[in-house]
Amino acid sequence: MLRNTTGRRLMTATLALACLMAAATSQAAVLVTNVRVKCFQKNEIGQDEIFLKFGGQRFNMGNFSNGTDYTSPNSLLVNQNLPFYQEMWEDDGNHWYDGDDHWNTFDRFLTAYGPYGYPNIDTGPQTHDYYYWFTLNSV
Ligand SMILES: [Ca+2]
Ligand SMILES: [Ca+2]
Ligand SMILES: [Ca+2]
Repeated sequence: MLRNTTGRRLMTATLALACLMAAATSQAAVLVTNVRVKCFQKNEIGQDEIFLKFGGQRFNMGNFSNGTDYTSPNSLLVNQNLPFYQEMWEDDGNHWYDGDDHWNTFDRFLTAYGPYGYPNIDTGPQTHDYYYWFTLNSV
């Protein structure tokens, strides 16, 4: 019986600790600002519909043609702490017959706050030439 009670107390303490850790994690966030995309060569016959992902959260940048250089007035609150992955995508409506195009040559793993800038160039079937920037801020 004593062993059972001790076990129950230990379980309760473990659960309480898990809840505290979950609460601490849910408060973690990173603010993404100064998101800018420049198109040197688009991929599609029409315009490219570009979006970025930060920690899996989507940030729409709109339509791009050759020469389009757009800085978003919006920011994104990512509901997790660094480090997380950052990706670049081209939207195709994400149909089963034509999914959105994942354009990163690799998923960039972000570990620090501050400004970033990356080229995104492909000479294969998804031929395009872009550069993009963003800033990660602690909140
Ligand atoms: Ca496409
Ligand atoms: Ca598209
Ligand atoms: Ca596609």
